[in-house]
Amino acid sequence: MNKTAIVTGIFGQDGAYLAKLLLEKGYKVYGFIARRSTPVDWRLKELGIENEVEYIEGDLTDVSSLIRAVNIAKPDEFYNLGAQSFVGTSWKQPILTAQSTGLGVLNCLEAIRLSNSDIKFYQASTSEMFGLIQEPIQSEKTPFHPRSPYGVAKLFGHWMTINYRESFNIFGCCGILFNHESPLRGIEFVTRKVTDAVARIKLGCQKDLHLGNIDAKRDWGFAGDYVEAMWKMLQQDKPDDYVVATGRTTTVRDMCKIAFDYVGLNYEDYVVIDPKFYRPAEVDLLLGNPKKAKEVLNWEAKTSLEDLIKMMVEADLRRVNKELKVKD
Ligand code: NAP
Ligand code: F7E
Repeated sequence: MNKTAIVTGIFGQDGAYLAKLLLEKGYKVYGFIARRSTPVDWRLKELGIENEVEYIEGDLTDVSSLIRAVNIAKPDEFYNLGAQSFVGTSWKQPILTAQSTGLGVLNCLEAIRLSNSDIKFYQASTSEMFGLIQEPIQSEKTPFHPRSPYGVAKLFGHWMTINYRESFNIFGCCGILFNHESPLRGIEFVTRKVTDAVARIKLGCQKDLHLGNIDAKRDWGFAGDYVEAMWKMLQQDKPDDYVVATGRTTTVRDMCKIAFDYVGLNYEDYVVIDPKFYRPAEVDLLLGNPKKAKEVLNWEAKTSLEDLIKMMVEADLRRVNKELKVKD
């Protein structure tokens, strides 16, 4: 019999790719969506799956809406991808971030515990929990030291998932995912900010690109690859936590170079350092060790940073070209 899944954050980057993957595998997919006054389903539309998902309204901060959603969907699997996920915003709205990104996880776990504790649960944990890194290469065993309200909130959700596994035998898995990007990435994140700017500069409708700390290093992969790891975690016999990463780290500066080079421009002619984009506390370096994911899940990143950036620049060139045609 086909399985049923509920996905929070389905209108976000990962939610869209995960929904597509689950639909391809024959799942019935329910999207748990927060009410917004304007449509936010553009990612599902880009993937052509907006009519294949059933939607249930609710909010991660409202446990009653989660219990209602679980009772309607009766899922086999519950993927919690919803969160206030932008690190920069988490200093400006720390309490909202704690409520949705942190307490929201506990609300999901409670909804499962009270409705049907056999539901398998995936929690979107993050490399941001490593923050001020305690080891040069981070694995499942590396101690955490979060550096942002977002990282702190995620750590609460991470430990709550482990606690519900140990206390109530809930099949809860945490994917400690390192940065992953795609043409569906939000424009506020640095890779997409860069690829969008590259397209606009190339097509003559933007002059420069203002960035903050371009010496920060990230382990960047492709979101389309990473959602496979989420699904694989819930197909194992036993629940566990996994680092999902490429094992390669690159500075924001070198990522810019790759993106500008692709359209034949020199990033140094366009990038302006703007302290407005510095963070109160920075995560200088992230580099994941995906050995366990490879050994247990048979998962590994397939897309190189160069191919990822190329895919993103091409998508942004198409979008900006379309925008310019509409204006003509
Ligand atoms: P994203 O694009 O920001 O998507 C997050 C989604 O959550 C959005 O659709 C958002 O809706 C929804 N949401 C926010 N607050 C909510 C609430 N209170 N109730 C219900 N829904 C809510 O994030 P993503 O990049 O797809 O990431 C997916 C998850 O993985 C997130 O939990 C993120 O923190 C985590 N993560 C991401 C990365 C990465 O590199 N992408 C790495 C590690 C972990 P609105 O936009 O309408 O508010
Ligand atoms: O920043 C630097 C910035 O916002 C990356 C989220 O998905 O991954 C993401 O969090 C780096 C940081 O991602 C700008 O200071 C420089 O060092 O793209 P980002 P993030 O903060 O790493 C983790 C794993 C998550 O879990 C999060 O949900 O780039 N940087 N200049 C800049 N960053 C931005 N956004 N904008 C700049 O102008």
